Amino acid sequence: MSADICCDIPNASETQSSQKTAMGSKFEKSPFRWKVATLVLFLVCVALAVTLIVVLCSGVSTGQHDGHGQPCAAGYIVEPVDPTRPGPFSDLSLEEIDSVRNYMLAQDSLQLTPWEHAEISDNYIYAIETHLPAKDDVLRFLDGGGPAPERLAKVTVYAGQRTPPVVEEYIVGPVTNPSRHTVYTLRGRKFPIPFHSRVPDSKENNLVEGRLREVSETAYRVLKESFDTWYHNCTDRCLTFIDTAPRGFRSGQRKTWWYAMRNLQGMTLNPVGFMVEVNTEGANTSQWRTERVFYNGQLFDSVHELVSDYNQGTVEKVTLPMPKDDNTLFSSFRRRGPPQPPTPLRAPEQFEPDGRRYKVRGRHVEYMGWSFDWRLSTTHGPQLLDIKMNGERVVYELSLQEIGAFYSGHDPLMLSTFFLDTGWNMGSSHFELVPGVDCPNTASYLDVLHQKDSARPRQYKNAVCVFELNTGIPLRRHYESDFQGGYLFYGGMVDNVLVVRTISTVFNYDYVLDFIFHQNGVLEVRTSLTGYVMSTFYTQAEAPYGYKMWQSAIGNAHHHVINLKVDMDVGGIENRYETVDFVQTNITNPLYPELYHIHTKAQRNPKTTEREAILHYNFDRPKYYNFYNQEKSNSYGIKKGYRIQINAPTKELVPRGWGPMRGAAWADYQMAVTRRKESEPASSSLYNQNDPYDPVVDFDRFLDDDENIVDQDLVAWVTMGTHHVPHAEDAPVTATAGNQLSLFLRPFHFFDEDPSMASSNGVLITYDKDSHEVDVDRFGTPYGSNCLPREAVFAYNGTWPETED
Ligand SMILES: *[C@@H]1O[C@H](CO)[C@@H](O)[C@H](O)[C@H]1NC(C)=O
Ligand SMILES: *[C@@H]1O[C@H](CO)[C@@H](O)[C@H](O)[C@H]1NC(C)=O
Ligand SMILES: *[C@@H]1O[C@H](CO)[C@@H](O)[C@H](O)[C@H]1NC(C)=O
Ligand SMILES: *[C@@H]1O[C@H](CO)[C@@H](O)[C@H](O)[C@H]1NC(C)=O
Ligand SMILES: [Cu+2]
Repeated sequence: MSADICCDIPNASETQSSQKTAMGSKFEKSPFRWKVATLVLFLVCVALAVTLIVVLCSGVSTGQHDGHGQPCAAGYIVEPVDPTRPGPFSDLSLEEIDSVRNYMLAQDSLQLTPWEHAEISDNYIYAIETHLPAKDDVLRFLDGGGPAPERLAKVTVYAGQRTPPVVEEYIVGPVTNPSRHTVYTLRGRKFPIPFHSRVPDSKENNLVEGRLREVSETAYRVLKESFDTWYHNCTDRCLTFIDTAPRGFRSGQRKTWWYAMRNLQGMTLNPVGFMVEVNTEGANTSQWRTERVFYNGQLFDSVHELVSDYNQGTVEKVTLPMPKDDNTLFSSFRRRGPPQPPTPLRAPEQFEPDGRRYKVRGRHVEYMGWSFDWRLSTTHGPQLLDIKMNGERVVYELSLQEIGAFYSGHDPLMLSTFFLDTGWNMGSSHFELVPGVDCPNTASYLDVLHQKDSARPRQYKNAVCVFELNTGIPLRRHYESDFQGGYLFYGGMVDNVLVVRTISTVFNYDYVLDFIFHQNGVLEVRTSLTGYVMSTFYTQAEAPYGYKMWQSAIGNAHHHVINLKVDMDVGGIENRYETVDFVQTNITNPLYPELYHIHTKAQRNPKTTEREAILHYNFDRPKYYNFYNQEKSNSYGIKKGYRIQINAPTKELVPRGWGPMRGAAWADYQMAVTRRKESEPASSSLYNQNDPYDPVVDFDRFLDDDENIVDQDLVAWVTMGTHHVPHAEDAPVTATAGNQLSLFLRPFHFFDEDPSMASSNGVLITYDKDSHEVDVDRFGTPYGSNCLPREAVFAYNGTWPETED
């Protein structure tokens, strides 16, 4: 079978790795050469057949399926998660979640009500997720042949029945058959967790919806006359309400501003300027109530006050007719304008002539010397663990911590918009990816489960994709001119990368989160921003904060900030951190002692304590940020290092002492370096959003002890960001182009040379100018392909249903 396939290839001579052709006479080959070529081909065929059999037997099918009309090979098989053989970082399986839930519900002392029967004033389980084992235990297992660490779960309980009501967190284990639970506390982390700081769940939001319906009924005439839309019984004339946070201006408050928008495609671009404050403090929901109301720039103590003032004619009215037809286009995804291309044509696509070249086994991925595990934390989102290059660990954990968006403005909405997206389900809002748009058609898709705010775990199909990408740019290349109209050689290699992608849709906004593995040991983390901007109703008072756009909205200035944890383990866990500073020096010119000469030195500055290591970016002092191992050197005697390069450093203009900034203390630093501690697992928490004034996790506490960081296990906390003043072209949504924030981990004397030199995808062309022979060496890799791309079957469901019992 394999021989057929291979001997079918009419121009298979090109599959020889190193073919010589006379320059300019590629097609004038002599009959003798053809005979030789045929013989060589035959031998190649036999070799390929043998290889194919060997390869097939080892579970890989990277055969040379290169014949006309044959589908391209599939390559490595994606092995699904085997729930009976979890790794140390694996997320909980359906069975494990069930056994943890059942165990917790059976504990009489906890007095838990099953979620489906629970009310706010009961104690019930909000979320269940993996609790990662201690790093020591994991490393003993991975590196020392120790036992597999016990798998644990973290269970979050909304305990509305306790006095006072609180949020409780428990560590439960072992997850297959739990026998114990302990209260989760960490030194330095606020305890107990105040009830007012919890993330609102569907139970709370359903009750609030009822209150908003009452408001709409009471203010029906105002809403109808002003906006021609309302909230209750609205059918085709609907307003919708969205909440914002923080929920108050002081610790302890839980007063949320809900703002009305037209229920059109792109609602956040269609605000009407009507807002309602809803107080949901405490667990006694009969005390929850609407408080103030904001209408056309005017504040009222209650909806009744608005209505009676309106009826008496003392309110400044606004009239905004319901937008129709073309007036609703701007915020929609419907095509408009002259079509491009004039005739609909398909765009270029990639295909894989030899199939998948990366291995996926459950949550473990391997690609061209790289290997790592990944998980999707229900709280924080994507995490990569145990990242190794050529068998050497470089990073123990690389994970998203928090995404902030800090808005400015004058109305209640904009005064209360200091978003910390962990508090908006950032971790669990990774929905099904659309093939061909969200990820290339060649991508492999992976499912995840989250148990949060529901009776049963929800399944998120195709929430993560993994793909190899030909980025279309050389990773490296050089043309060596002979300066006489010819050249000596050309060397090059295209930048093929492996991408792990997931997209977090936090209500209106979408964050494309990419981890990109380059073959030269560079690991890139890229966040691309897209989705709808938040806008607010335009009034004169909002003018200083942005531009008036669209119907009657203003896009207010805001700051996007993203925090990542990078647990560096460069050649071992004990690392040092230094900056390599570019320092101006003024020397006497050794060639002309009467002249002075100004240039730059590379000055190494080891950092010894956490506070000394804080990075406040200074344009006058360019630096490298290098993590290295004092005990390990490369062949040139230089300490093996990896450096962090932040391509999107950002300045937080809100001073750290002010209001909600304590809940986002990390945003004040472009980078901080701390000693790794099990008690400092994350720079933020589920609870920081709803009480940033006295947050459950205060990142500054990580730095306050100012510990020694020499030869310690080090964590870099990196902040990237961008300031955004929305513009007309942010409609319908912000585009990713120009809104990509990148962080790079780059080898710095970690290897002896560029590790991509091992790649058989390099090309070396040499030219003999006497014989005019061109030698193209592809190091054994066939050139080109005429197999058929594997059929792209488009499938999209888009739902994230609860799993069956
Ligand atoms: C809403 O519509 C339902 C069904 O038509 C009706 O029973 C109810 O009275 C209406 N409520 C209001 C407030 O108009
Ligand atoms: C809840 O609040 C209502 C209204 O203030 C009060 O009548 C009731 O006793 C409270 N319930 C509990 C359990 O405290
Ligand atoms: C460099 O050093 C020379 C000699 O000390 C001095 O005259 C000169 O001003 C210096 N230049 C700068 C730019 O520092
Ligand atoms: C989407 O998936 C769910 C769960 O598997 C299934 O019940 C539903 O029928 C699917 N919907 C469509 C439109 O295929
Ligand atoms: Cu923005």
